[in-house]
Amino acid sequence: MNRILFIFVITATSGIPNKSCDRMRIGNNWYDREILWSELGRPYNLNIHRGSNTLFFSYTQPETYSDVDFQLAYYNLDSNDHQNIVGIRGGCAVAINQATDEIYLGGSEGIYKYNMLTKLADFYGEKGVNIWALFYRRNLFYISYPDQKLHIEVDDKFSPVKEFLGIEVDHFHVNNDNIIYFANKTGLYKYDNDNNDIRNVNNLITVRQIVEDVDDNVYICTNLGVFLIKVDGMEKISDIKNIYGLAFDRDNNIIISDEKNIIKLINSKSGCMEDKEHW
Ligand SMILES: *[C@@H]1O[C@H](CO)[C@@H](O)[C@H](O)[C@H]1NC(C)=O
Ligand SMILES: CC(=O)N[C@H]1CO[C@H](CO)[C@@H](O)[C@@H]1O
Repeated sequence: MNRILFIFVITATSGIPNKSCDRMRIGNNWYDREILWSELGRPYNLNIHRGSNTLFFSYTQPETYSDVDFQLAYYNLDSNDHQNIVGIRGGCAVAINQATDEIYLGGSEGIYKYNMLTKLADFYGEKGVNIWALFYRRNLFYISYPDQKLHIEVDDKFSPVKEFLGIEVDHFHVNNDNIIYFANKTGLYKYDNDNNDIRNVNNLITVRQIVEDVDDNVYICTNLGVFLIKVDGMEKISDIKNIYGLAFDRDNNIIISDEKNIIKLINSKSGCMEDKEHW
């Protein structure tokens, strides 16, 4: 009884209305949701090309949730122009070199490069290889499916990353300071480049995406909520469990996906009581 009263007093005095609404909280900020694209099936792998403020992502058909029927699409956040990207079988992977405006896309038959002018994908490399994921930082990386092996492109040739031989990788991320995070079915790990050492960060979560905002902060989007990477471990900044993908646009606005929608979060000055499961 005392505890409930205490919480009520805190809530009342901190100016948060005791009314529920469909606003959501991430960290200390409240957001209204603006649905940009609905009736998709599990939109994953949200990546924003900052130069054109265009979101690239993959989804499946919502009726079947078929894993073999992946499709890539784009949504221009300035013009709201949006469309499927044709010509990539099983399109599911995206990586962007923000410095050179090169957009790499992957599917079940190799890697493609997206042409912003023609809106077509040109074949790039690894013919016939089933691409699970792509990542770009100084080099282009890909993870092959179903062996989940990490490869790197050096001098126009791809080869397995020798430090990761024998390690399955589902998600891979390198930041500006060369700090590496990766995830597989067993958990989230930090790779220490200097000591060639792998440290377990968390083995309870299932990682859905590892992503950076425009200020180089790294976020882990998981089945148990969203975490922010700190110098020593990570901090949970949202309890919401149905965020499937997360990206930050040119102005650092948050774009998320849930089971069926691509959603832009609009900063709100006031909060409310949160419904953590459905919002
Ligand atoms: C995931 O990576 C860790 C750390 O390298 C490794 O110990 C573990 O066996 C990997 N899990 C799978 C399923 O490969
Ligand atoms: C916004 C809102 O509903 N505020 C209510 C919160 O609870 C107090 C006490 O019950 C009410 O007086 C407010 O109207």
